[in-house]
Amino acid sequence: MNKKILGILFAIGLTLTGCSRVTAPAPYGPVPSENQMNWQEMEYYAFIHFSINTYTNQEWGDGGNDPKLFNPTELDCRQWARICKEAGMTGIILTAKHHDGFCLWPSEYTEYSVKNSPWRDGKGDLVRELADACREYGLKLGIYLSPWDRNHAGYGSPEYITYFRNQLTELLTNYGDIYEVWFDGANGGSGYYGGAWENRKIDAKTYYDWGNTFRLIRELQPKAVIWNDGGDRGDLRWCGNEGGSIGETNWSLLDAKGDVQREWLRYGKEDGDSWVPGEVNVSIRPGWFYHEYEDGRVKTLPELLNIYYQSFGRNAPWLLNFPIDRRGLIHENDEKAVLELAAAVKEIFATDLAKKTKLEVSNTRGNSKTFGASNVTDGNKHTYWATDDETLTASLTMDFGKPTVFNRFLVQEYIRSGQRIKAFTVEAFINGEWRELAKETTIGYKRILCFPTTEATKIRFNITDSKACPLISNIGVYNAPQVLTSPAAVRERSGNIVITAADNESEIYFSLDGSTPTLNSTRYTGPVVTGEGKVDLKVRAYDPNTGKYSPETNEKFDVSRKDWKITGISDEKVYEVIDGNIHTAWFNERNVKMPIDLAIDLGKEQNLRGFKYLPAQGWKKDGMITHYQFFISADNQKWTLADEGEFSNIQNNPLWQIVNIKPVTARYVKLRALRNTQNNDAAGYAEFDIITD
Ligand code: FUL
Repeated sequence: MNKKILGILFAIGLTLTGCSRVTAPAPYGPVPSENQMNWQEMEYYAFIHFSINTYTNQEWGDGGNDPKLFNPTELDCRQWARICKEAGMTGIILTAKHHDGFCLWPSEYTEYSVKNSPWRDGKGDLVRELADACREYGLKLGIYLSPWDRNHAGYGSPEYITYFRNQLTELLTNYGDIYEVWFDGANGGSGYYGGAWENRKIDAKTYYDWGNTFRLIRELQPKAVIWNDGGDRGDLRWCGNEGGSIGETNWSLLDAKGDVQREWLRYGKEDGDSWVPGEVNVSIRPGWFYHEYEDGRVKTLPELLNIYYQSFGRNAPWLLNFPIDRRGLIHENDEKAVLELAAAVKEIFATDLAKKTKLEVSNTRGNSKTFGASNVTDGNKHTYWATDDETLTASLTMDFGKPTVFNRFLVQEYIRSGQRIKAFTVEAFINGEWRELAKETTIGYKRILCFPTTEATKIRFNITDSKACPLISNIGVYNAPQVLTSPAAVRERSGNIVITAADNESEIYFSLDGSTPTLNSTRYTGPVVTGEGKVDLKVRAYDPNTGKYSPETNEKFDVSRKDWKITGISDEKVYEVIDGNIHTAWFNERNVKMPIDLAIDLGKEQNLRGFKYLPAQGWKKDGMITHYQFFISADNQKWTLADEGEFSNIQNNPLWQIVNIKPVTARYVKLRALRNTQNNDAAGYAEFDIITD
């Protein structure tokens, strides 16, 4: 048979079997590497922060603490792994070494490690124990190795880079496969440094010589992805905050060279020349390390669900931190919270309403089944609906066949061939007409939209702008049960308590005696008048339609600030510092230079146990005090230094800074700002408070 006849027979065969020679769309722009793809599909994994800080109640140790302080009595990495597995996580990243330089494995290059701690009589290796536990539970292991090391004498000189690489080599050779290597960019300057106790600034752009370190990683762990905060392009990028969200517009792209603008961390760069996807890192408590006073501050279900939607619901895997407690365990409150989240997520995504719909699309590539609409509901991540190359807009209608109730829309692009979609809408067919539910920008690996519960017979997904023909691999429609958000409460300067619920429909019940509020407690109708003393407020929202309560808000307010006077500052707006509203802030007058004082007359003597400072919230991050002194006085004339120190990690995690001091009695207090994060003369305060007996 000659070739021509063969060709004709082949063509007839194709026609009869319904196949055609429609080619797959060519990749467009940068695409993920196999490592990045594997990582993206991990979606949700744990961070573990554990070090000497756990025992000194710090967020950043200065490197000078005794290694003997590290003494977990019930350390059990299998407990960590079990919880992570049950929570639906796929891996664990461990702070093998945080900024204090203390190593959780017996590194042969330093004495500042577990080998000089009482834990397991100095014979323990925490990285080994975690690697074994991860293997047992089918989790991947990642490593956080802080480049900034406040213990090492050679930090700042080339000698330290060799030390750093030696440690990296130990970690990447002795513990099996490592899936992610995490290099935090923090560098606060001052530290112990082998006893030198000085300020050491390095040029982060040149000092670490990342190019060669990255080469070493590729050699030792070719399947690992490298995270960094954007300065030197690794495989992944930081999302630009530690609050638990990435941009709704989120391109997995950045430029390989040049400086990274902060907003690109959040949104990616639409025309970036490299694939550098974002990761959302956040702690389950306010701090990264364990502090007993945060046992009641574990994120609630509504807060965790929000982060869920604002991380991998916005095209970014979620790295959720557990601060290991002093026993060496994930605290039971954290376990409860993360398992509650897992159960809620399971419930939300249990029934995919898209599965039984009739699909109709405006355009299919070459009219071929291979790229047809059914690919979006076939559960196969390798198949996708595609349009012809020249078609950059398209729509897909899902017909439920009957009125159906839903409030979540999930959509995934086939990113192996690039991230393409720039704009899309979702509409619902209600009473014979189309109504827009959402108007959005990017999709990427996965996008989940939340909208008010809607009843409709059809749902329509419209791609309104795309860089190249869109490729959609999956669509899901769900009806999430309602979860009530905990109310927020503030104590105003007057001493009154004001409570607000997240919605208008729910009722608010509260207690002041430590009991859990129920329908039998007092219903909130307006500001609660309280006296001068401390207040322990518990409050819950209640939905009369479902009979469900929100998680509990527990606020412990110290003495009322009614009679406080801020002395020596004529600007009346300074009282925003003690107005109870964390969203208002006061900044020092421009002519005042560091050191900057905030002095307060407490109206009467108080038994002081410490103080609290909250920097201005908001995006500008101005005036965040990093180094302080705290003075007390009986007469506003003669001041005594009661404490001094640093507010660690305040820039990335601008929380209440809680400082305990040796008990003293005083009527006047003064917070002196010595330095801020930007090395200028701005001091900003959202709130200041004292801690009393
Ligand atoms: C930050 C560090 O300074 C914190 O201590 C924490 O490790 C967090 C994940 O990264 O920038």
